[in-house]
Amino acid sequence: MNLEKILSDLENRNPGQDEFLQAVKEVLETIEDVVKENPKYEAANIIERIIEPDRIIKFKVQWVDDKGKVQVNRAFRVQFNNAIGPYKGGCRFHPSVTEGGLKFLGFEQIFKNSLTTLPMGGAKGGSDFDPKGKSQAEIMRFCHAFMAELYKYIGPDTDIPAGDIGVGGREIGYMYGMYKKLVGEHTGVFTGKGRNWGGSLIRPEATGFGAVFFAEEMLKTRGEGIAGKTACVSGFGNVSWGAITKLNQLGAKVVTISGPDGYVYDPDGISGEKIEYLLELRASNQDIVKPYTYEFPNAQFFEGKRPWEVKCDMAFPCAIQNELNAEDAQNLVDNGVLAVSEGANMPCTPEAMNIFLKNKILYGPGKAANAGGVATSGLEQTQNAMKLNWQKEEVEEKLHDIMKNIHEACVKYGKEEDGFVNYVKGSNVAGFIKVADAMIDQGVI
Ligand code: NDP
Ligand code: 2IT
Repeated sequence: MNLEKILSDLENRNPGQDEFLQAVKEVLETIEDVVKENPKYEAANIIERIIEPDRIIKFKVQWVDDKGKVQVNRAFRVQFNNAIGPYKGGCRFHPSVTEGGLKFLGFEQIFKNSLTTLPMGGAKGGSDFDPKGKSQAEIMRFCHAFMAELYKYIGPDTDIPAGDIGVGGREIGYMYGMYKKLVGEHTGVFTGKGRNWGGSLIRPEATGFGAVFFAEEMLKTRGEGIAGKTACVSGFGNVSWGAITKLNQLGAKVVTISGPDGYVYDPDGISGEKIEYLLELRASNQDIVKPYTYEFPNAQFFEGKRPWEVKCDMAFPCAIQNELNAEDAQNLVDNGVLAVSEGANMPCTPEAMNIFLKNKILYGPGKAANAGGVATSGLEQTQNAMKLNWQKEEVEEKLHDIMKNIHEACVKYGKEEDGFVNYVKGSNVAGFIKVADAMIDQGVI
């Protein structure tokens, strides 16, 4: 395949969609050898087909704020690829949401979902609506208006949305409620539903738990474990909370959390009542990081900085794309980091990623390390289809096994001659082969 030409054509066809181009470039560079060795992929023109979404639904959301003013937002659903199962992926509500950003996330989701071993295609959706500072009633009206349009394009066997940045249990409840009313069915069209009405008992914490399980598997390859290690985590959203909870359970000490305005360093560790306090702040829809230092004065807030300057054994970027750059990566390496496990999607820039690989750091890219969230969504769908509820322990055991299997697949396809495992290559190749083969089996459709 002519990688240079494919990438320059992609750039011309998708001007200004830098994150999408970044995600595609990373995947194509690592699967180049597999495509060369298997002429069937070129014969079926798989590469050009896999980088073009099946369709993008783009719509207007109108809603009335608490002052009676009519607000307008843009919303999208990118249905990228359904070769191995119905479209599946989260919805993001954040002012930075654009069509290109959701294309990057939808593209990543294809390979991530493939890695889970469950039958799920790739999709992503969302809106430039900013939930910050909005009242509960405003969030409800927005979610209802969003679903009043999207419901036409989704269904339990067609496309199953879930949460992402700015979309948690509350938003899913409102969206699901409107879907149910319009369609007249109580089917499992969303995952991340309330625990008392069809949701998996550990879906909220699953992504963070999975990222820690993945780190544990990586560390095992070097005879190391989680207990006694220090971790830097970024963000304090759904994924960070899950990661921090599991890290504490396994005996690690978490010393940072962050927000868009800076990070908190707590040398005593973030655990127990501190986590509860953070959850209370979060539920109030306000900035949470700085107020933490008022309550726990041993902690310090570093305005405008990122947590990666703090010495740690493990780093868990769990906030947003491109939140860890080359300088941050070099800081982590210089400070002796052993493992980096991405809870967020594409949080490391390509330059940061190359620094980790060059220094042979255990580096778990998001599409492998954070796949536990969507995997547990898959388990939630299974429970809904069977009309059964599984216990917490049972779901966590299944999630743990899935993360181990994903790690094994990465080792299978990513182990280099000197024994170093390139998890970027491993995850991309493993994810790609399954989807590409399914596309060939199904013909040109
Ligand atoms: P949440 O909305 O729950 O949390 C996002 C967190 O990131 C918040 O603490 C937010 O702070 C913080 N944040 C936002 N922008 C920045 C920034 N520029 N710098 C530092 N912190 C920032 O989202 P999730 O936890 O669900 O998602 C986090 C990441 O994980 C995303 O990349 C998402 O795509 C990925 N992911 C999520 C999954 C899920 O199941 N939810 C599954 C797999 C991946 P504040 O609230 O103060 O703005
Ligand atoms: O990025 C992701 O994997 C998610 N936001 C979760 C998707 C899902 O369908 O559970």
